Amino acid sequence: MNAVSQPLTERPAWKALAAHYQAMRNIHLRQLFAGDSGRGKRLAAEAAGIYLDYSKNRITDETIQLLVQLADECRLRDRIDAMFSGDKINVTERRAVLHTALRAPKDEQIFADGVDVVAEVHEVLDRMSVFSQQVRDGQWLGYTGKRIKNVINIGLGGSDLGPVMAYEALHYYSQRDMRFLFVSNVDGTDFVEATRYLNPEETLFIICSKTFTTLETMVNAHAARAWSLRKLGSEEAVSRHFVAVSANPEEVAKFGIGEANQFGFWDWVGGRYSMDSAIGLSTMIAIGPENFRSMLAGFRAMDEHFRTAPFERNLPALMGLLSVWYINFFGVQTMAVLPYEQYLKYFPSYLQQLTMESNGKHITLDGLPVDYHTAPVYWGEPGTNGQHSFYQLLHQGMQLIPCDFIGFCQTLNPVNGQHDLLMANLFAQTEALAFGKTEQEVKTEGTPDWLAPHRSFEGNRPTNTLLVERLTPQTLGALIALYEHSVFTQGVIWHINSFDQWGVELGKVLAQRMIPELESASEPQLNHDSSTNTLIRRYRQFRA
Ligand code: G6Q
Repeated sequence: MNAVSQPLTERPAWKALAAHYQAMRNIHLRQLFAGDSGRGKRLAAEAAGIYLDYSKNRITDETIQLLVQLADECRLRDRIDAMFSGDKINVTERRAVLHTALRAPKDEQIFADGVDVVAEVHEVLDRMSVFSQQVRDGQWLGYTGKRIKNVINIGLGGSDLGPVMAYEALHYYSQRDMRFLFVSNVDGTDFVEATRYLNPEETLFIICSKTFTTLETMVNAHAARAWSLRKLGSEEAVSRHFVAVSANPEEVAKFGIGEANQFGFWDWVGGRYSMDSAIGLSTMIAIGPENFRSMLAGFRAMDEHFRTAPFERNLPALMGLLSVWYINFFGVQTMAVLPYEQYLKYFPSYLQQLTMESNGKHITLDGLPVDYHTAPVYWGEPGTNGQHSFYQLLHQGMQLIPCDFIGFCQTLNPVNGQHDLLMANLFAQTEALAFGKTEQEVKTEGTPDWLAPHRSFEGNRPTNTLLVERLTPQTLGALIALYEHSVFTQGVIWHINSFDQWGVELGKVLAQRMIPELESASEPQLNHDSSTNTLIRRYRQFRA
């Protein structure tokens, strides 16, 4: 990066938004809806099977116009083109960012360092399809000739959160006579509990690690090997019970997994953007190659929309810009994502990594500290459970927390009209958050004066509603791509690198230093601060 860009807060659109915020901050959604009967229909956009109603946001047409102007001033369109065409936009790691190539059609060509990556992507996809089908059909047998009934994905962070989320999200479509488990934590309990009732003869491990050096994953992979071989007896069994997904074939070979059992991916796929690469092997075995490919088609449909639609009608751009509006002008610090769909129970934790690891940064692409807020804390729970726990704070707490509500018109599991109950709750919550209930209304209903303040709701709490026809592999793909690109949009506005994660390094280095201090038989010389020294000594004293 040569020239230092104009600071964000000095851009004309930013200044105009700051002034516009002063005009907007005391305007209630009640007023905005009362004066505009077409608002609910007009402030909506649709793409790739996802309908976004953003009318219950504290915005006017002018807000959108200014946000789009900000996107233009920050050259969002050029940045999108740079990402899609393989420029090395991950500047701190000098890498291209091409997760969109993972779902590109076979006949497309995208080059990274002079190599057509699409051809490589499809080669791996084809190999994954063959392998997945063999496991699903029972042609791929364990070392003792038994059918594989259990698949355990061992990975961490981006090599875990995507696979777990996708498996749960698409459980309806999964092969039901197989069991899928996910081990990530270096806490031995994770591995022990996952394998407790399993027979190694029927168990396949997928070791997922881009680097194949991640401590936690390697420790669990070795535990898995020992667990398998204890029962299976011979090293030869490894080739029937272990496959690896990695961008580091040399390390995989050292572990003892041969080339035939390796599925590759590339340095231009970031961990948290990798669930549709070979990292999704467990997903493909669970739902089958055809469903996996329709998931990719969903991603692709949203990619195309993001790449080509004007920002005024562009779902990821709109959602990203609305986040900027709240974070930078309303001072919002947390945002909630609330799927009214049990299968999406891990979607919030998946999004936590996607949003916070991508944009939880304070240094710009020019190497300067920012003077504005970046990623908020993301959190959430599936509805309606959250309603009976933290929604109190959403409705009457002191913080403004914009929420994304996600719902589906058709349920996959119709039970006595329960789906209508679920969706009534979703719609009711967005209505209550937006419009609230005044003290006067509460009193008119007969509430005594002293109780009325407790029972009234100020409202004016913004929400997006994402309404999708049905949860399918395709719509899930589109939904994930929507958030990926919304995160990208925010990163472009904030002028940060959404694709590195230096903030996770320090803790790793310190832990490495501490391991011998915890392990050593003799009392170690400790040179930490007095708190850390005391904690280590106490741990050593009591661990026996
Ligand atoms: C994601 C991060 C991080 C990564 C894990 C696992 O974007 O890079 O979460 O996925 O640290 O790394 P490996 O796949 O290399 O084991």
